[in-house]
Amino acid sequence: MREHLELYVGGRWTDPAEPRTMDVVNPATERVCGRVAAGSAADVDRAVAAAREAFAGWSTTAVKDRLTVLHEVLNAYRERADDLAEALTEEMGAPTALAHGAQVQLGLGHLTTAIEILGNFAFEEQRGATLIVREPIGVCGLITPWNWPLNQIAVKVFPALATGCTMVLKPSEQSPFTGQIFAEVLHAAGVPAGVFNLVQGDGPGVGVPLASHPDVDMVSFTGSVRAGIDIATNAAPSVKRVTQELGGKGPHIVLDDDAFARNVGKGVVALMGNSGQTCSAPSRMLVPAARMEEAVGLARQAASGVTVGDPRGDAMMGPVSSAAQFEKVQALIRRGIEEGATLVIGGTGRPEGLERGYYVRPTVFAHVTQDMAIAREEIFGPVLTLHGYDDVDHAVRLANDTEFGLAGHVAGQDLDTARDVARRIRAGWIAINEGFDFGCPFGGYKKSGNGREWGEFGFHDYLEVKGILGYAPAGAG
Ligand code: TXE
Repeated sequence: MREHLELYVGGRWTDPAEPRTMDVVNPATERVCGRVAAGSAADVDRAVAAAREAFAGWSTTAVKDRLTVLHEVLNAYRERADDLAEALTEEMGAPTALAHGAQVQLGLGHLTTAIEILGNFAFEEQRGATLIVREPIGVCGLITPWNWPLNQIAVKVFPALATGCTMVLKPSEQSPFTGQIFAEVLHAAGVPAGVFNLVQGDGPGVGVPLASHPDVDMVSFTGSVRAGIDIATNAAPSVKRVTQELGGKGPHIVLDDDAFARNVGKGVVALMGNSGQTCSAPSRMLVPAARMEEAVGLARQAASGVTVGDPRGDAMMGPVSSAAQFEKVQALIRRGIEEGATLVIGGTGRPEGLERGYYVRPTVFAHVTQDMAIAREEIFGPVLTLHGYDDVDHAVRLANDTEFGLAGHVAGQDLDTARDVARRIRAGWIAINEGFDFGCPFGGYKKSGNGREWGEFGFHDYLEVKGILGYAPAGAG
């Protein structure tokens, strides 16, 4: 049982204003595996005040000194890498290999990327007679979800630190352990008091007061559309900047070429990773209608090879993260069957032999039409939908027929053709043949949000732009 009963405010571990705690449930066992302090509005006030006080010093700290601190964070993070991975497995059921190999590595990647960018970043730039100055925006409220908890904390905290902002982090109440260890990492690294603060808690108790706080200059949020709208609404009276990453319904256009079979198989496995709980997941696979039956066979074969089980073992897929997520996915699978999609493999209920834990069967639906809920709603589980397209124009139309616009995927042998298709997808991040790059901007069009994270683009969310006009008077100097 893990117990973290203190919040991290002003460089110290302190008791929450009210002695409340939240239980954390291990989704593989459905048993409580720990508890953490549950903060409230009074804790948000204290944390924001600490961040405000630290802002003057941190925002004017020389870049080379901020770099020194970030290097210390890198050392401390590496030392705690195993602890972070174990916490991820407990709180969200991430298989050990995924927790170590992907979740922890993503955090590390964002940190090394932030260090690299900070070393070369132009905070000032002369354009003709105008001087353009980029300054840290101030105190940031960072609200993160549970699906890639460490990635989502890292992708916000490291650019905020690098640009000279101070911050209050509220991790998801479902995955607070990683946030806790993350705070210990920053403390051990000597991040100055008040620059980074951690207030654990739920949406209403901590998220709402943080979003609406008049002394918070910006909020960066990743999570559901529902909470994103709520946050933007609560933030509006104080006219703060709000950046949002709100999930998606990623189309995956598999082009008709010699790599078709391989690409269908890879796409199925890619969707099932992290139990399908990835906002950029290739969840809607679009295949040439003439090859649909072939695709169905390939998808069935690939999905049947996805092993599900105890995340501490060597299964490819663990449970989904919570009872609520399990129920949501089950309800959508039921809905797909009721609405007449063809169930190719999987379905409702747990996989055979797994009576306890929020395990979902790897599921594939074919003959899915655009009006079905499984084609429109973000399922956030290991459920793939297969759709047939007549030609590339039709594929692009289907890809764009969604209220989301976060990620898209294109698989094909010819890069130029794939790029032409990628250009036509209305989404902020398109992966061709599962490409990956820490410097690639990540963020959404449409209801998937606004702002861009990752790499240099992530820095801009935390910076104000100031234009300074003016000439030296004639004859001066
Ligand atoms: O997210 P919530 P939920 C999608 C995915 C998932 C669905 C529901 O489809 O099935 O959302 O997930 C905080 N003011 N994504 O309900 O509630 C909350 O405490 C301020 C996609 O778990 O949005 C947590 O820290 N904060 C997604 C964070 O928001 C509030 C990742 C996310 O929780 C708040 C997660 C409020 N009113 C879910 N309400 C992605 N984009 O990757 C909640 N929170």
